[in-house]
Amino acid sequence: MKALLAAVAIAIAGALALVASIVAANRTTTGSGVTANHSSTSGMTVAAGATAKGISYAGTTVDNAEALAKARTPYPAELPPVPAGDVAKVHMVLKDVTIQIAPGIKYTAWGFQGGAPGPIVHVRQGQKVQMTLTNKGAIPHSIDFHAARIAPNKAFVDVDPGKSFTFTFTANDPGVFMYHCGTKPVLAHIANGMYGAIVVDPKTPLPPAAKSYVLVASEWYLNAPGTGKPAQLDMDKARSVMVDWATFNGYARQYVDHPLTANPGDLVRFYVVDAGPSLTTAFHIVGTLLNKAYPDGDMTPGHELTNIQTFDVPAGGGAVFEVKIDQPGLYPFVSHSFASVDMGQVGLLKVGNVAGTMSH
Ligand SMILES: [Cu+2]
Repeated sequence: MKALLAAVAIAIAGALALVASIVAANRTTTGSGVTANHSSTSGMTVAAGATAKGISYAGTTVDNAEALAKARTPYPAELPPVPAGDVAKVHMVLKDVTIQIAPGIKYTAWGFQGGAPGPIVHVRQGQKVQMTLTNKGAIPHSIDFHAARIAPNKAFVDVDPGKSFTFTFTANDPGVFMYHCGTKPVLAHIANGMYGAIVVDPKTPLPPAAKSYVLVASEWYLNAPGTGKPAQLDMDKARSVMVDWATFNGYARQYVDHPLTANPGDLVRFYVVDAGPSLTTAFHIVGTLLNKAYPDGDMTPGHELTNIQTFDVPAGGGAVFEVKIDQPGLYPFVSHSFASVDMGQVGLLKVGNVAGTMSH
């Protein structure tokens, strides 16, 4: 009995010593982590163990940011008309370009048709899309349409610099879909601006909307602030989803300075694509509910959701939303994942003839 008690006592003492050593080890770890987290370079906090690669450039601003934002022509969000005929011919000439993604923030992008996002493609169900990609960039690129049912190894192929490639598919599925470059590493090609939206109208059209807007959500990962020489992609930050800027149609807060408009009582339809490359867009309009949401752009009658507050559009997905707002005012549309708003993914729907600004 004595021997048993002694053995138990030794075991308990051993266990306590082990716990004590774990606590001590944790203290050491926490202590060094706190020290590292408090180090900074030029006022920017550096994460534990980080090198210059891990620096956040979120919220970088320039002196004349307000004037630059006002002077900019926003990306046209209005849904363009469907081309006539059985075949919609789309030709994009890809270029390496320096774009602005926020006031005074320059970025070296790869742009379908010279910008990010690429042009909005609008067709009707059953129409053929004849897509020609001309590559005037420095490296191979391709184009992948989520609206297509086609062998990707034959259609979404790499196009070498200086070459063109054409393929055709029939847009049999109505909805709003992403298109993007599918050349490896896809993360880099999407993060560098190679994406856009295609809207396929259903055979039986939806009720006519007074306003139809297309929003492509995406995020940016910068290796430099971009205020001097243009920033380029930081692949390490893209892999770890350390976002610097999040945008609708490629430029932070552009529809805050240049709001989208509607009249009270208008049916307004938003076609939202989340290009990612990695974040989800929790689409929400402040001050109203979404009267209708067509999940993932599915326009099969009866499949829509009604009167909801927020709807997730996943990276690589799309959804269609309808609102009718009676009361004049400024209604922010956001990703309600609010880190994205902080990084620029917010715009305004101006209903009626109202003045002023909105804080979101
Ligand atoms: Cu590409």
